[in-house]
Amino acid sequence: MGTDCLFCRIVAGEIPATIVRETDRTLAFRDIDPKAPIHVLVIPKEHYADVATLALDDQELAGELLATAAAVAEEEGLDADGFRLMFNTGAHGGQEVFHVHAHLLGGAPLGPMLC
Ligand code: IU
Repeated sequence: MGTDCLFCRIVAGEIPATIVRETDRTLAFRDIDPKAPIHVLVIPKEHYADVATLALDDQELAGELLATAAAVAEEEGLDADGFRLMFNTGAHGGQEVFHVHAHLLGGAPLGPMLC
């Protein structure tokens, strides 16, 4: 996708981000506007617009994305008390950046599902 996509530019190192974990095919970095004490975004380095597109096209990469999120959750100490992992998808899902990203949220009780 390249220069039009903000998260592709983070992958390319063109825009700074606070990276917390990197694998061959995924990247995890802190959300610039955290909605919880810990808020990390987990993305595939390869561009997919949303989680549905990714899951249908590359199940192995989708699995690696979840594994990276789980590893970050453990590293951030969220595994004991739990966390929320979510994908906003499309306009009705509130997605604003169209490079698939999992929101990993935790560090405090989050209450019922966000709307
Ligand atoms: P959404 O699911 O597409 O709504 O989430 C996009 C997220 O990307 C949102 O939480 C923003 O705070 C976050 N973000 C970021 O971390 N860095 C940026 O430069 C921009 C957005 I623009």
